Amino acid sequence: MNALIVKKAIQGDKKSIARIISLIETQVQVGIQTTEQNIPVIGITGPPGAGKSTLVDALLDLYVQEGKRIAVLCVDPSSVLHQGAILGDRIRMSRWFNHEQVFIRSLSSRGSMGGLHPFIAQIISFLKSCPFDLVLIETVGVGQSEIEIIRHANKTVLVLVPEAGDEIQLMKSGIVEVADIFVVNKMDRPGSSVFVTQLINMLKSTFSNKKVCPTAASKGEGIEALKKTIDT
Ligand SMILES: Nc1nc2c(ncn2[C@@H]2O[C@H](COP(=O)(O)OP(=O)(O)O)[C@@H](O)[C@H]2O)c(=O)[nH]1
Ligand SMILES: [Mg+2]
Repeated sequence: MNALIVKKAIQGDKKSIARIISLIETQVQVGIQTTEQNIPVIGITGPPGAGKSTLVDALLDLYVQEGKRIAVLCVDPSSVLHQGAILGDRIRMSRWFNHEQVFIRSLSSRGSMGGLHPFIAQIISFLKSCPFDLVLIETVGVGQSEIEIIRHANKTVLVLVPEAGDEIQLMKSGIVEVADIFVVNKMDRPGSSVFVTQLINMLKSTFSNKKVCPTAASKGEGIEALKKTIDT
């Protein structure tokens, strides 16, 4: 039975893809024999409320217009504290749930034993065997577990908001090394340009290859430039 589901999944049947992910998640040996394609995996991480889901939503718009097929994994911490955020994501992403070019799936970042979800790598690998042009992974936070998830990505976008003091914590967290693109979202907020300048200066000395993209995701500003940066 699994063989048939796998066959349908790699042909792009979303119900079968969801089914396989559930099997992997519940540690069922699926025995998947698939071939991973060279599909770009983009990680989008940052603190809760920074605007990751709003950005993903805006990016999906652009990629869908291009005719791309996109898989989105939302990796949420199991913590009850974040359930409001997950619900918010559902509402924001709702227009994509039934879109034929988009597959969206939420995952817990924790396995049943409380450790880091052990099957994320397997799930990403499986998605790369399905007919997608791009895999987007949204993860909450800038902690160690998120960094681990992000290591599976080809490119990582760190979403920040213009609030002073964040930079120092960032430097400590280790995410600066892992991130390729720094988004400063909520550019409509006061002080945002100063923050961008500070960030560029901070990165210039040690990480000159990192890109900074200012956006106002809820207004659709800076999204095209961000997409271009992601695609190149
Ligand atoms: N002012 C402002 N608010 C934004 C912007 N982008 C997102 N938001 C709001 O910030 C809140 C959190 O956004 P969300 O995408 O759920 O953040 P996430 O937790 O990082 O996924 C929501 O109320 C959004 O409408 C922006 O560019 N400017
Ligand atoms: Mg979100």
